[in-house]
Amino acid sequence: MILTNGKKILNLEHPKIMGILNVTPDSFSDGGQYAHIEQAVSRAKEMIEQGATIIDIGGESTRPGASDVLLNEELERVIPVIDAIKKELDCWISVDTSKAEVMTEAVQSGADIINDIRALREEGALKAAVDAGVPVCLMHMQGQPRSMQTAPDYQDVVAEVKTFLMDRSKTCIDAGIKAENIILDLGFGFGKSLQHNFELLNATQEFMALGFPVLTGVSRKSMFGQLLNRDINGRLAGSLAGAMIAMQQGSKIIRVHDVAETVDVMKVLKQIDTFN
Ligand code: YH5
Repeated sequence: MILTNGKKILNLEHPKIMGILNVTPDSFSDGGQYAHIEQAVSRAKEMIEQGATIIDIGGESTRPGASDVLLNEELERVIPVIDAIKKELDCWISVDTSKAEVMTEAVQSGADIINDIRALREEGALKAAVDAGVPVCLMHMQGQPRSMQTAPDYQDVVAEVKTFLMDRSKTCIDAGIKAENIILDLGFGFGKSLQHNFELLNATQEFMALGFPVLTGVSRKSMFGQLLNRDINGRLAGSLAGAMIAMQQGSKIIRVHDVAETVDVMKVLKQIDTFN
């Protein structure tokens, strides 16, 4: 499997690490706009040095209970950081957004991938992604960030997430997105109980069998907090175990905060692959 944006090729024979770069106001010390950009670029540089292939830049806080971000605010957070990273570093850039305008401007600024937790369902997003012509990541979510963790409910979580993602892929392909440019994400923590999350994680192989690369985002999520009774700072080992399960089941992109540690896991698994 490969991804291409027309200029570059990303070979997904072995999994790749996507480093998370938050550019929400709470993720920066207070020092004005320029300091924010400098901080973001230096964090991106660090993650690339640690072995990240993709940097995922997001300006909307989508943690459970988070409130909506205005368009101009999101543009002002995200676009200057993409411009700066594009100028100073050599990596794939993905933009974590649901807003059509942010997608369009981000790709104009050099973003290589559109990563949308709402799977291009917001107004204008599908058209913006078609016109942008870059790979897109479609994620499953039940409900909306503000309320999604209140009462997650499924008859069969694996079947329902699969149906949703197949539906959205078809809509995207019919609208003009190339099938080779579609990435699927099971949406860990987005309207799912502990049980739902682990059932989905264990079905990664089944989702890979749909024929699209799977992106897995479990890093530091509350599924480990709940299981292990740990706050956000105590979830590294759980997250690495989760990443390992995903990679063993064939997931192609692992979205993480802790790049260096996850790259170690990836290298161990790659070594094992050489015997198979
Ligand atoms: C994702 O899964 N997630 S933003 C809560 C946490 C830790 C992390 C309570 N964007 C995903 O990272 N894009 C986000 O602990 C995403 N897949 C894709 N494709 C939320 C996040 C987080 C939330």
